[in-house]
Amino acid sequence: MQEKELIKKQIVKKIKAAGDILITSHIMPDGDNIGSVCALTGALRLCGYKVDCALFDAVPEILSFLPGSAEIKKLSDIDKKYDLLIVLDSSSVERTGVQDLSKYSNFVINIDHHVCNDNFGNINLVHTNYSSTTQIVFELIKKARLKLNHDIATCLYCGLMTDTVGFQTSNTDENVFKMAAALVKFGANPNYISREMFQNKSMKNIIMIGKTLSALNFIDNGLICWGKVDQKTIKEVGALPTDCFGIVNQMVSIKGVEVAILFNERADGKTVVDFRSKSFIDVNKIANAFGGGGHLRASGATIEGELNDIIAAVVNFAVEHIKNNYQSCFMKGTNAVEPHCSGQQKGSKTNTVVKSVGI
Ligand SMILES: [Mn+2]
Repeated sequence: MQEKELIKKQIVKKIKAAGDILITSHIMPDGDNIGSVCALTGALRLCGYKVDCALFDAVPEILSFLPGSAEIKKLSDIDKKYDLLIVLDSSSVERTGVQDLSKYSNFVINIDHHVCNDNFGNINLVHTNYSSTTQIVFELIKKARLKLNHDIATCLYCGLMTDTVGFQTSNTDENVFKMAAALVKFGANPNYISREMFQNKSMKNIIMIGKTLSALNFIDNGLICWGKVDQKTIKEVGALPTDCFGIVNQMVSIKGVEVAILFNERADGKTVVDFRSKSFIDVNKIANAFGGGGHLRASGATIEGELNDIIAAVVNFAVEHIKNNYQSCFMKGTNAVEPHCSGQQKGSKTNTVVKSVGI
């Protein structure tokens, strides 16, 4: 803890010495990304700092209600070098969408809460036990004695609320609620923010959720659940990539499901694999095996190749990994070690799991 306080001090010193600052975050922006970018940008500007913020991707429409989000530039439009670059909520340089950060600044501060963060910055403030990056940004704002207002509180609350999936995740602790209470005091409106984020889905999003949930596959009495969003269905529905959000959280909400795996086939031929777990399996380790990562209960990986091959490789790896590392969870059920997919022959080996369910 002492060490982290020292790092925070260094960061504040570096910010104060910088003539201009650029703030960025990861590709495919979520609430913690836009929330922490807008909050830190807003708080620094409020105190007279010269700050720009830019992302590789555009701000998703659902997050456009956040104050300051309209001022987020595209990284590709940034053609100057800043004294300081602050990267938020990104576990690696690659996650920002660009290969080389040195074109933006010679000094990089990496602020994140992902367990797979590779400490790519000149200064690294990585709190892996924190629920969201907004929680770290909130502490920094206090440490640097920056000002908070209604808009900044709204951005911070959004990141805190979305990364804890509505204050439900295992890292939702006393500090999360203390921060939420402080933000409400500063004018964040929990009902408004949750309506914007959780009750504002597009019709096509609901159709994609429905289509995917009605074709799920279950392994080991539902211990593992997997589903897919393929390009054929996306084209049929006319769905945007953002219309495919939120499906995996529905999957892990099913009674008895411990691990949910969603395969999202993108137009560029790559497949984004989302992993969630409910209570004890570390899905970061599973995602690591495929070049991805994230958190213990929520991770992801992007894999190149043919969709069905990817599904076979990932599902079979997950089954083997869980079997080898979590013996106790297989002892609960009777005959639970063998997969129980519909239409599967009894006694078939795990490496035939995927082929047996008819994809
Ligand atoms: Mn986050």
